Amino acid sequence: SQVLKNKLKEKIEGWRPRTARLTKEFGNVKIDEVTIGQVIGGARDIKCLVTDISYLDPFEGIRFRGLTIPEVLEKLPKVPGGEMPYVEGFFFFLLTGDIPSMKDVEEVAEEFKKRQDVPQYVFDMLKALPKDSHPMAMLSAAIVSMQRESIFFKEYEEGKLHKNDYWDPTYEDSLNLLAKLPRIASFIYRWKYKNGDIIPSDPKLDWGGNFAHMMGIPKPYDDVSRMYFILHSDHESGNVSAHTGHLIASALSDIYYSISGMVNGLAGPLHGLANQEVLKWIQEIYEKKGGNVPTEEEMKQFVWDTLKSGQVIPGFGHAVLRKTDPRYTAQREFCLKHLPDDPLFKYVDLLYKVVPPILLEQGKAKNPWPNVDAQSGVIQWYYGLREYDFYTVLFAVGRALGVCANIIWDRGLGYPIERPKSVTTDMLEEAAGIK
Ligand code: NMX
Ligand code: MLT
Repeated sequence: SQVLKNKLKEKIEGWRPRTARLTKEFGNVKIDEVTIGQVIGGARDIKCLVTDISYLDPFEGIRFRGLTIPEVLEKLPKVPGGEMPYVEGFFFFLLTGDIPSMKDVEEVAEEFKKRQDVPQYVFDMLKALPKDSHPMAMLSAAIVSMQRESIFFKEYEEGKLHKNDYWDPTYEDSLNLLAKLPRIASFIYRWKYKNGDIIPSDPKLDWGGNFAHMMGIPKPYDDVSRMYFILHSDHESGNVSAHTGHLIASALSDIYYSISGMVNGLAGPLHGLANQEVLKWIQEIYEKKGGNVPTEEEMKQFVWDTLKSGQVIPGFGHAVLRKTDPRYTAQREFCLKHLPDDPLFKYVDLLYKVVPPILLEQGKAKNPWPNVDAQSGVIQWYYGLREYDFYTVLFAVGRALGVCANIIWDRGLGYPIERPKSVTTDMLEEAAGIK
C-alpha cells in the first residue's frame, strides 16, 4: 500500500546515515572474537549479522521490533470477534517498527487482496508433481516457479535500477509473493490430502482468516492461523531459514529465489521440520498406549529409549535460547485456554516435565528446554489438521513474512554480498600451535 510504502521509504532513508556512519567511522571497532570451536561448530554465537526486525535474547527469547510476544499480541489491531491480531498489521509493524492504525491495516489487507491471484501455471506444475512429494518441496517449487514474475529481476535486467532503489521492486515482489502464499499453501494441502477439492478464496476475509477458510477448517482455526504465522515469522537472522534467504538475496537474486531457498532450509529436521517430527514421535507412544496418557515413568523410559537409539528429542534444545521458548509458552497458554483436556496436549505437558531433567542428566544439550516446535503440532492436530507432514508449510508461510521484511531492509540499507572467509584444517592446527 502507498501508506506503508511511503512510510518505509522515509524509515529507510532516515536509517541509512546510521549504517553509513558505522561502516565509515567505526568499521574497525571489534564486537567479537572467533574461536576454533566456533569455526568448526557451525559459527555458533559469532556476532556477524545485523537486523533490526527482531532480536533473540538467550534467556528472554524473541522480541519483534522491541516487543515481546505478549506485547505484540496485546498491542496490534485485532480481527473483530477474534483474539489474535491481523497478520497484515503485524507485517506493517515488522517493516516499520510502528504500531499500525486500523486504517493502515485495512490498506495492507487491500493490497494483499489485489495481488492474491496465483498464475495457473503454478497449479499446473504442482499437479504434475508426484502426489507423494513432500509439501515443503511442493511449496519451494511453487515459489521458484514464479520467478518470472519478479519486478526486481526485470528492472535490474533493463539496467534501470539505482542501488538506492533496490528495495522498492523488492518490496513489490515481497507483497506479490506474500499475498499468494495462503492460496498456494492451502492448494497444496487440499490437492494432496483432500482429493483436490479446492476451496476458492473469500475476498471478504483477512489474510489469516482466508487461509483458514481455504484450508476448510472452521473457527477458531482462523485465529490459530494468525497466531501461528505471527509466532513463526522471525527469529533474528542467523537461523537457517532466515540466513539462507538473506544469503541468497545478498547476491541480488530476487525474492522468489530467496524465499524458495528459505523454504528448503526450513525443511530440515533440526530446523522447521521438527514440528512434524514431534507429532510423529508422540504418535509412537500414543498408539502404544491406545491414546491413554502414559505415567511419568513410562514417558521417561520413552525419552531415554529415543536418546539411547542415537536420536534427538524433537522440540527440545536450541542453538541460541537457554530457557523455554516464549513461542512455546504462548502456544501452551492457548492450549490451556482452548484445549486443556486434549490427550495430546497432556502428552506434551508431561514431556515438558520429564525431558529437561533427562537432557540435563545426559549432559549433552546446552539447552534442555522446549522450543516452538514442541507445542505447535498439538494445536494443529486438535483442530483437525492431522497430516503432520504439512506442519512445516505453516511455519514457512509465517517465516516468509519476517524474511521478506529482512530482505527489503537489506536492500534498503545496501548490505553487500555475503561472503565469509574459509580456512583449512592445517591453518587451524597452526593457529592452535600443534603444527
Ligand atoms: N535431544 C538430544 N540431544 C540433543 C538435543 C535434543 N533435543 N539438543 C541438542 N542435543 C545434543 C546435540 O545433538 C549435540 O550432540 P553431539 O555433541 O553428539 O553432536 C549436543 O547436544 C550439543 O548440541 P547443542 O550445542 O546443545 O545444540 P546445537 O546448537 O548444536 O543444535 C538444535 C540446536 C536445535 C539443532 C538441537 O537442540 C536439536 O537437535 N534439537 C532437536 C531438534 C529440534 O527441536 N529442532 C528445532 C529447533 C527450533 N526450530 O524450529 O528450528
Ligand atoms: C527459528 O525459529 O528459526 C528456530 O528457533 C531456530 C533458530 O532460531 O535457530
